Amino acid sequence: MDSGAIHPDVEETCAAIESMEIRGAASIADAVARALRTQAVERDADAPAAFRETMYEAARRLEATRPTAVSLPNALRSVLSEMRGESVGELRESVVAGVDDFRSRLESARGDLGRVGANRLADGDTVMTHCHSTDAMACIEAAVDRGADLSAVVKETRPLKQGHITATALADLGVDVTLVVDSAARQFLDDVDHVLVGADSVAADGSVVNKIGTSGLAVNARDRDVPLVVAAQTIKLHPGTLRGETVPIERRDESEVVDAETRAELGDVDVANPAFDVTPPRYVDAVVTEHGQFPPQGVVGLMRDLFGEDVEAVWRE
Ligand code: RI2
Repeated sequence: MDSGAIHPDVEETCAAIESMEIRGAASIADAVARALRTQAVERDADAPAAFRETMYEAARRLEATRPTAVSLPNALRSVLSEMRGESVGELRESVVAGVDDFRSRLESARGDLGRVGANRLADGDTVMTHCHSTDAMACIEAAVDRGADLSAVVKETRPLKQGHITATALADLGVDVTLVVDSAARQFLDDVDHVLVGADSVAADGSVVNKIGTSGLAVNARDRDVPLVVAAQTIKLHPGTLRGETVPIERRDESEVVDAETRAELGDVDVANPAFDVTPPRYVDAVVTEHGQFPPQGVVGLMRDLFGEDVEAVWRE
């Protein structure tokens, strides 16, 4: 153990989140909680105030990695609000306990959410997915566990094609999978019973911030009378939106959209790469959480119950 600023393992976690080696709102939350644990265990301090500061510094670095998934600051808040004690040892122990508690709640929330979402999925149904969401997967896994025979139309999800992760995971579950390019989605909607997506943030008005392309899919689904279900553990609820904050939309590097050779051939054009978009609540049929299923209009009440006024980010300067 030594004293100093951010532990190298925490920096490694940050780099993995930035490069999206670690991705997905829940996985990011889990990773930052583990990083706080490492920081607490591996970094020493000669006084409680200095220990708190080293934890806050790590939290600020972790928070700066990706801006859109509110599960990240929610994880930091959940752990750091439990940091208490009169000595460095007590503070350290409280962080470790806070992380362990947070991670076990994350795990059980996923199972509880899956059991709720599975109630929507009947034997023989076809589900359309976008990107890769562990919360959406939990619903399908639970339905399959109950014996439902499901099919899936999986959108590849440009630019990083996380739909491929979903396709393989669903096929491994025994789901009959058809992978399609994003622009083919509308053509397949007539054969689909549910559109099931995850979320990076859910705002107080029930708007859903999720992988780019979700909002267009939602409009098409409504046009075809296919319900849009959002699987989102409550760590995806954005408490700042209760106070009028908006959710920042991450814009990622153009190299994810075009390779260097193509970039050169394109000449003088701008390449934009927004990673997320906002689906207005009127296109959302249900938000499935570990506490049950809610209409988008019900999110604000759930948010007040869970967060109240307790949305302080103690680690920020
Ligand atoms: P889970 C992902 O973002 C996708 O937008 C996905 O729907 C969302 O996180 C939620 O993922 P990214 O990190 O928490 O791939 O449900 O940019 O796994």
